Amino acid sequence: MGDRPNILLITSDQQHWATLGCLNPEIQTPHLDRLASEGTLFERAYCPNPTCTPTRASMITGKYPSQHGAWSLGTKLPESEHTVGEDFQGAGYRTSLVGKAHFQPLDATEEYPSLESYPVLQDLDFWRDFDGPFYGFERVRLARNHTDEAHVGQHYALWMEERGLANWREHFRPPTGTTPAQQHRWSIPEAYHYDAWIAEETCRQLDEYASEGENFFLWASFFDPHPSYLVPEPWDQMYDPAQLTVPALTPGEHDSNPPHFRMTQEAKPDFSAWRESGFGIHGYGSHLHDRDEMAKNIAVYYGMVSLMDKYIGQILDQLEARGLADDTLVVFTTDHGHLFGQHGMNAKGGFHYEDLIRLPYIVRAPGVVPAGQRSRSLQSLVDLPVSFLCWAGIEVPRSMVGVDQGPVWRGEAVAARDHCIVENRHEPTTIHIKTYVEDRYKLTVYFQRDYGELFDLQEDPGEVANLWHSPAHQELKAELTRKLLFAEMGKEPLWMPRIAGA
Ligand SMILES: [Ca+2]
Repeated sequence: MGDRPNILLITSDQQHWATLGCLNPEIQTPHLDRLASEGTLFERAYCPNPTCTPTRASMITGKYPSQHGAWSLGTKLPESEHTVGEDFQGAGYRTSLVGKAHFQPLDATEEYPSLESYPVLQDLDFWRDFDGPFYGFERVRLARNHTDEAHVGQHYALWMEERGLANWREHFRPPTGTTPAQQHRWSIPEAYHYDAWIAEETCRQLDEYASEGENFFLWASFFDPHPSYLVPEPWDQMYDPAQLTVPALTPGEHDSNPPHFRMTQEAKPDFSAWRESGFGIHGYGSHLHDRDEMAKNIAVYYGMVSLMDKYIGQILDQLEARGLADDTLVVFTTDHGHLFGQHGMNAKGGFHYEDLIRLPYIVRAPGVVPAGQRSRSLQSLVDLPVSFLCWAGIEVPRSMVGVDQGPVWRGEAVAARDHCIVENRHEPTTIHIKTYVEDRYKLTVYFQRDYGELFDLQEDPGEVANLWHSPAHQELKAELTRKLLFAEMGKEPLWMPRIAGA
């Protein structure tokens, strides 16, 4: 690895940490397995928030959602926020984002404009002329739809048209498209799937950087396996639902949990007490589902991961073919996890189980990051900007509060942090959650609520015995609460050093 290494970040969206072939024999991800065998697989990586916008904004600002301002879905990252791409550009790097951004909401107001909102989202003439800058990325190729969502537009729609798919609207939901929501098998041919688009654009960009001898920070940002559970053939048939493990509720497990956990197991729960902004709240509804239907969903979810793996393989091959692999740090991860039956739940919400907040996380740098290793050292997505800048020898701005994981990635240090913080403020006061997780224990507190969670991940890795109210664990709860407070104090940014006595 030379003095000026390149950085390639590859992410999926909403991928459960265990959906890698090297961790789970029921799924096939040969290219990610290869990446893991050539690098280090981190088994204890966490998101700073289990929803898109807040956690993605942390990945480019090095701040927690409570600090960068994009505190929930439906908010935007303030354009005044400093991003890691600006530092790379300042150091002479080229910066590019291909795929999903979601730094801004689907609607805009005069006070809060958004390029990722209707109607500009689908003004293809605008996107024909616009390719950046956007939050520190000098060049972007963007889309906004998960599978067949009507939000389809931007550069992806242009690409489909350029590739000759004149009838692309037939594969998407109204009102943009013409086909009602599809299930499991997506009509779109694989060649026009956004995975193919992201790989093609990323490979083209790598080709350009290699030809011009430019250093780069490139983020290839995939949309899958974020539901809907929908994938083109033959990937929808790749896995036999009957052969898959289907996670399920452990009877009685929610008896000791906060009320919103129990309510997910009702047919028509009344979550009106949690409503504050008037907008939809993820996960606060019934999670009851049919087991066989979930098995089919999992088969398709795995198919989405395997399809994505194929195109990640193309990107890794291009890196190799252009002679960039030895000088490029590659990090693969996701923005947050996913529940597919675990604890009787589906998708995401205010349920900070490992399934939701823990991430697949692979780091590769030939000859520098130990190959074929696994590490239980704690990682957080908020550490990415700081770690990337330190890796490239670029000064870290004071705004960033993540820690440098470089020494851990290189195998020189055992750990860079002894805890991770996961925030989840989805409504201003009624859904305002904070989790402190360390090697053994995990504590979750709810703003102005007497309930919470305390799990012993060593004795209870399945997180079915909440110790919050256990008389024998009140001292531990107090100790963890104190640690959470210290962690909060420890992550306060200092925008300038003290430069005088007074
Ligand atoms: Ca997401």
